[in-house]
Amino acid sequence: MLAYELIGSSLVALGALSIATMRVGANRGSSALYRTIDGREAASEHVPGRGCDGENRQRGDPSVVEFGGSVGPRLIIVSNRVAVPEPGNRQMAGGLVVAVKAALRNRTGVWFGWSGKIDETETAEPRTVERNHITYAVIDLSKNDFEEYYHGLASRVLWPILHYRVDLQEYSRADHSGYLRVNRQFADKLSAFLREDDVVWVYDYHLMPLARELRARGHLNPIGFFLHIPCAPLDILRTLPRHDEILGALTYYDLAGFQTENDRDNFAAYLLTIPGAKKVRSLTFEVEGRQTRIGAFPVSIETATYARLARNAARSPFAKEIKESLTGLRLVLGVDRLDCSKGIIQRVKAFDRFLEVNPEWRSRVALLLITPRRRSDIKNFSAIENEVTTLIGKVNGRYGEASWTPIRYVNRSHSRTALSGIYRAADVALVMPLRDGMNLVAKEYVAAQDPDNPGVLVLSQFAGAAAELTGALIVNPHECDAVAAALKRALGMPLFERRERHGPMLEHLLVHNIERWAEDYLAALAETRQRPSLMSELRAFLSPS
Ligand code: ADQ
Repeated sequence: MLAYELIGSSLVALGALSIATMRVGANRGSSALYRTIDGREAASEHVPGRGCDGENRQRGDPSVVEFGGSVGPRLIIVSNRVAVPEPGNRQMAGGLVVAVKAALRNRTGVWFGWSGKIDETETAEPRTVERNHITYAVIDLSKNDFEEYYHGLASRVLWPILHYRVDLQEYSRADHSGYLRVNRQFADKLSAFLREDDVVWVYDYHLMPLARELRARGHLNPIGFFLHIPCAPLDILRTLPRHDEILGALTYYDLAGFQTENDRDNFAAYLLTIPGAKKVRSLTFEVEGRQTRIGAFPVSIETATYARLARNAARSPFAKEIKESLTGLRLVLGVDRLDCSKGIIQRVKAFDRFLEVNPEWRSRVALLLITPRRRSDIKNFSAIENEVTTLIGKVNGRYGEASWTPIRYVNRSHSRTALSGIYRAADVALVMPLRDGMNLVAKEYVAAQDPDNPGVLVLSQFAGAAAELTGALIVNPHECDAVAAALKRALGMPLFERRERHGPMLEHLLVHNIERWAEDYLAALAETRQRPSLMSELRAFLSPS
């Protein structure tokens, strides 16, 4: 049942308020060291938390130092899904993993969330494992919880609404209750090991009400939220039934972060519709005495590392294989999850139009679409898949030759290294989401280019990345002719212009990388707490003794 191996014993349960963690590393497979998530020995007396019982959690336990931890504040990252590194398995480094690792670099930290497993057994405590100085703490969900919270409200309602697709939402009261219930479960489990000086950073739309639940359990910690996906305008947000219980719950965070200024401003407009809400400073709002700051923090990538990876990958046998398979064709690349927000159909239609109006390019260019399947549960998934495969078949049938296939279509994940090599080999990246919080593929493509001979990025104006990557050819994915024209321009772009466009984008990403994102966010979160008198008043209020 466990996603990772337990060495020599099952995890030690210490009672409702302490959880066991297992240290693995150089001595894996021999003796495992058990300790509480607070860094204390498993056998020692547990420290009651300020949980539903209202007791204060102690901090600064000297035994933490003895076990190699830190007495400083811990950073607790909470996300729906936790990617626990599996021993012996290659881990796919998606955007979330890279973001969490950047935030936890040089910090003592815990990554808490769902294990990805369905289990009907109600357990009081998360399972934890420590790898490379990060403690992973995971819980399972029951089938019903998973259906209502994840498949239900998060995937079928919040995801489409926040991506401006009101038409796709499938709301039900049962899912709404399930979503709130699972958020309460997360809060209960997290509450059990939260220390008074922990800093909590919650990721994404699955967990919007979490701060409210933690506050209800007496936690006064700095708690921040970051929305990885877009935030739709006010009128669209208000199509969510009982939106105050979910979107309104963001006012229990000290800081609510968004990908772009546009997303932030959309949420600001929503905040001002909450009865009694007022703006107290330019980006700070007060609701029922609580203050919430909002901000734009564009997520990014490990730019320098990615550029190095791509340089090396370009010399790999895999890259050679791809180059050889192209037999002199120019390469246009699309990399996305097969998801209705990513504009895959629009991309195929634009490529179709490009070949139609530019017959001189036939047999000289190939579109490679790499679309691994995830979030396969979303409604319309099979509809999209059918539409995409039918369209690709039509284009390949119409223009293809025995010796040339216009569109290559791959439904598989690749390692980061392999993907970086493909980016580097591509003359053009066609990144055309209909709506995207950021879009890391666009940033990875820029980082992976050879600065002396870079490719061209064609980017949808509706990706958050468009606000930063101004050297791209920015297109409206709904305007097929314009995308086809941009594609033609990109393929024929002279070297000096490609360099002129690429250089500043790369420089921007080298500075505004994922580490900078994490630092900027956490600094802003810390700033929201520089009002000690208010905090002590609050503490006194909650602890009358
Ligand atoms: P996504 O929409 O999943 O997440 P996106 O920005 O598109 O994220 O990045 C996808 C990541 O997956 C990239 O790092 C990419 O390299 C990787 N990937 C894609 N195809 C792959 C393949 N075939 N093999 C291996 N890796 C592959 C959400 C929001 C985005 C936001 C991110 C981060 O929807 O708007 O940018 O979070 O905040």
